[in-house]
Amino acid sequence: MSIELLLGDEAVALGALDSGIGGAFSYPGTPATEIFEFVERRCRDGEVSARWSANEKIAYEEAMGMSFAGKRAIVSMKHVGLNVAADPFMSSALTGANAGLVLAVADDPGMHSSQNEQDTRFYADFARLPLFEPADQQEAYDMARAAFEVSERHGLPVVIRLVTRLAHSRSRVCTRAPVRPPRRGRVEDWREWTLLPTNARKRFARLLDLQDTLRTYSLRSDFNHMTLRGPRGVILCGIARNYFHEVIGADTDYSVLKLGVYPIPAPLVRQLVDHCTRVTVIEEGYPYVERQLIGLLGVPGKAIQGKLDGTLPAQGELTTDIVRMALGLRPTNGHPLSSSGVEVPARPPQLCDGCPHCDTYRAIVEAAGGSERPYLFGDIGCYTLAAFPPYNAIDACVDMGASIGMAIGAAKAGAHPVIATIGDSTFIHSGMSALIGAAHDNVNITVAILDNALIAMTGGQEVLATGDDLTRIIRGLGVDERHIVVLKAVPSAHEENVRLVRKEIEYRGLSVVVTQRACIHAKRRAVETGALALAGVSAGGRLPG
Ligand SMILES: Cc1ncc(C[n+]2csc(CCOP(=O)(O)OP(=O)(O)O)c2C)c(N)n1
Ligand code: SF4
Repeated sequence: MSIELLLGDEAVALGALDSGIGGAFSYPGTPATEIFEFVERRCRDGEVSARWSANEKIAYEEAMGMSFAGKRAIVSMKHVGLNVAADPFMSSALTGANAGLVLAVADDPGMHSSQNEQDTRFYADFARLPLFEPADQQEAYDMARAAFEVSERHGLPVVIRLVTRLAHSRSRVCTRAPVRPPRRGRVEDWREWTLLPTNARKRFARLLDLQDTLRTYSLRSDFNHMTLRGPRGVILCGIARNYFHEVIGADTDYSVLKLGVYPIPAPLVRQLVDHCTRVTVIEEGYPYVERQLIGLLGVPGKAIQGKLDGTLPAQGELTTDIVRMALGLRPTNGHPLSSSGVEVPARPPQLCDGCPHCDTYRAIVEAAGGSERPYLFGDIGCYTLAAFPPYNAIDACVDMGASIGMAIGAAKAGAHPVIATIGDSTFIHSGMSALIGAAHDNVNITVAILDNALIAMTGGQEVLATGDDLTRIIRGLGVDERHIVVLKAVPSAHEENVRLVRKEIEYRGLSVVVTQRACIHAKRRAVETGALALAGVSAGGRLPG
């Protein structure tokens, strides 16, 4: 046993490493990024395969392939990443897992760094798969270990759900001796993982048959426990336990049901509700447990409180004050920064000084400035900040890769000029397939791909194609060679860039403008990570740094 000081993300990663994984698969996204990065850091010897995938769907499929072939695998992503991976995820509940297959998802209540709030517990329920929800870093480690065992015992993928506050805070974690499970054989029976309807029906029946076993597991699991005391009860899901303890302390008259494993252990919930007159459900995210507890008809004679009746807010993260008020206590109003005497000026988010995206958007805005108001479809990355002044260069930004698809739709509605701007990684993640359609129909749009040689927004991870590799891909997708224009995103090229972009906007068909210059942090990042692609950039290679 050893003791480490770990982020919640890192605790999951170490739990996976100590479970003897053969590989970690992921696409970066806050607050889940550090799960993969921890594995990558600890496994430079190559014993565990760890490379960023092009997107979350592919990461999930790669992990499934490893499980199929007989090695344990972890796949991690942020909550919206599971929307991208939802197709293989849902079907994997039918194929099941061969070697342990664990999906770690970090939800972002409060949207610190995300385009929406969503609660992964609904996804696990939707797929009818077991889910672990740690309350602290120790449980994150222990649950990762348990998740691999459960996955292999029941032949199913298992989900671990983290939330931002847990993923990104540190605490002591006691680790246990690592295991090196013997490699399992591959999946032998082709019918198990070949989801033709005739096979899929049998696999779905198997999944349904397993539900009772999963419920028994969660009922007996030490990660769910109950203490019956006074008539006021609380159900504490995952990290909610910490807020409750901070507000009330461990020495309490409340009856407490702490939940960490799902499916919801209904007999424990029933016991608590029978014992109490009032039950407050405290959960981060959606009112998942509360909604199931109340059902359509409510619980006669009992007061059930939570997000549905407004005792807790439906939106945002829990705080100790929110929990205090839910329990009828006065808020403490935290510790306002101003009480320290330090004035902290408001700082709206902005692109770094010297960022290549500034040069790109200056050129686009000037080139598009004419009599007709342009339709500007943006995408997700550092460059989304061009929505703010002085650029005001984004009219819509919805989900990763949406810019090109939305531009196509607008052009087909007769809009002109239509410009999609998309980062290099976002293009590879989910912009490429849309561009194939645009090229096929020669749709009247201009697509600007911002090649800054890394995934800047999430901390500078390696992008799978940059420079000449990226332009080769664009050609390969069928874009007319004469309308692929490569520009240097530097101030000295501004006039020339405006002229070239304007020419492509005026062209009535598909054109792709690739703007190249590495993020100004690329060199530092390359030194830190030893990333090969970036080392090429910093050495004055494929892109001007
Ligand atoms: C489905 C999904 N996965 C991951 C993320 C997290 N994320 C936001 S932007 C981004 C990539 C940005 O990289 P790039 O397009 O190269 O732009 P840059 O930040 O480098 O300018 C990622 C991974 C997300 N928002 N949605
Ligand atoms: S991190 Fe890089 S890409 Fe992002 S704003 Fe700063 S310079 Fe631009």
